[in-house]
Amino acid sequence: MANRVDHEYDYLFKIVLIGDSGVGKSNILSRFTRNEFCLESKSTIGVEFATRTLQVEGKTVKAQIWDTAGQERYRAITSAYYRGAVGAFLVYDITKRQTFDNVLRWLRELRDHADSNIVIMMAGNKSDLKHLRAVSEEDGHTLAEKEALSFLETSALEATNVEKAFQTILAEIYNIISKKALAAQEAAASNTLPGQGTSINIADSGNTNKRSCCST
Ligand SMILES: Nc1nc2c(ncn2[C@@H]2O[C@H](COP(=O)(O)OP(=O)(O)OP(=O)(O)O)[C@@H](O)[C@H]2O)c(=O)[nH]1
Ligand SMILES: [Mg+2]
Repeated sequence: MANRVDHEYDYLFKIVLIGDSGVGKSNILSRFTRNEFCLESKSTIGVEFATRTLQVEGKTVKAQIWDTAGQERYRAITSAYYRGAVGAFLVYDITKRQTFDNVLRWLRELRDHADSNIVIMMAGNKSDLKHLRAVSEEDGHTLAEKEALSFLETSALEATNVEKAFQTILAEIYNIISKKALAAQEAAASNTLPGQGTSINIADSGNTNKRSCCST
């Protein structure tokens, strides 16, 4: 258990928001962290992040969520953005087919820059705009299955599934981290040779008082 005098959370998870410009990344972030929505939000310039602390599988988890522009020319330095991220929230707009077709590009970018074990949640946002739908929910499910991603349709405007999407990705991250911690403990226990230390990667194992999975 973390020492709650020193730290108010058991785990810190960095999650990055990605996806084309205008799909609603910044509004998903403001809905999740401040319960706010802005109909006329401007394109993000550079990088912003916001945090929210919540309970996940009985643990106190601080989610640190990073947001940048979908548009290339406004983007922050890619490697710094992805560094230390344990989760990615990949957003498309259900009313714009192109943003869905570009999901494969974003997955490639993740493959190139992020940790190979990063947990990915794909979100088809703006589910409130049913009359303008250009991507069926089934297409979303099919792609998610093919690429082994979690998937939900969300609406930042109506606050539909935003909470659930973050809970799902955070629980998935927590389950992976705690399994790794257990495996590291078992490896340490079976290492009985005298004088032979076991080195545990903090980022992987979560086996310290403060399990930080974010490199800020
Ligand atoms: N109807 C509807 N509109 C939304 C929703 N989410 C975002 N929007 C609108 O879509 C527009 C773009 O939203 P942003 O959150 O700024 O998009 P972004 O992905 O952060 O864009 P960049 O910062 O340029 O990459 C804004 O006008 C929002 O009000 C939603 O769930 N439903
Ligand atoms: Mg934005």
